[in-house]
Amino acid sequence: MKNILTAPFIQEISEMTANMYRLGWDERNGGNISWLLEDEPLEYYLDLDHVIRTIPINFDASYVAGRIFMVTGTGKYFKNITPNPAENLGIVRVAQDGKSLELLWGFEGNAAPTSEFPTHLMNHMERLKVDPTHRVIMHCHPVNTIAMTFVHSIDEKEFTKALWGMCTECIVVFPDGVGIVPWMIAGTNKIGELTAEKIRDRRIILWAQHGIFAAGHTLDEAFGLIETVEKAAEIYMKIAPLPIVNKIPEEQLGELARSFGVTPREGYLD
Ligand code: 2HA
Ligand code: ZN
Repeated sequence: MKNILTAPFIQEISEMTANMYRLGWDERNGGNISWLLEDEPLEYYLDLDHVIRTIPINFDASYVAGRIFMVTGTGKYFKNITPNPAENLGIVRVAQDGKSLELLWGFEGNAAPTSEFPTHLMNHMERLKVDPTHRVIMHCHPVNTIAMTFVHSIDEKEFTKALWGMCTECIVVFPDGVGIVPWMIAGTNKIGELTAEKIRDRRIILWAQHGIFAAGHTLDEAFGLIETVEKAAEIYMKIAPLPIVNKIPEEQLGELARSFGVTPREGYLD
């Protein structure tokens, strides 16, 4: 059996969370990631028949029964993952009845998955229905995106168009637009269900006055969606109080999308 601490997937999530921490998106225990480990050779690193303990979940995840996720721990800090992965991360398998998790590695010291894990699982389930190669759900607290939800209307179409208009990359990176869930208490099944409903046909959901939820095939892809939204929001927050004299014209956004072969969310461009 190989040492799991040398596994590329542990290295990758360690580097990713350290980077997100340095960007200021994951203060204290802010943010969480879960990653469906379907393409990694887990059997080289773990005895998949050895369940360390089971952890109950309070909704039915039987759609993903038997599937294995790497997930960040509740109350744990992203900055501590690199020095101590086994206390701050865990690898869990959804039990056959969909009502509990089987811990296969990590969460040392009786740790448990993020309080947002039910929301993550609901979102994985919805993405997998439309895209079987979906793998990652990432949540974090990027400053400018949160700030923008205080000063811009949270109408999804208006917000998406404001972001598209800030950087040439935006409509190409997220032609599907952003969904927005108004502020509500996080860590509940209700916010999970609302987010999951919206994530069916787009990959970025903003939680107003809280943060971002993104879905991707890889950690890099989910991260890339978030950093592109955050860059656009940063530009918006820098210029919002100023008189704007130049803009990316709306018809040019349509042309941009055509030249990159992406389809902007229907009805968003006039
Ligand atoms: O994990 O970010 O939304 C802490 C949070 C809760
Ligand atoms: Zn959060």
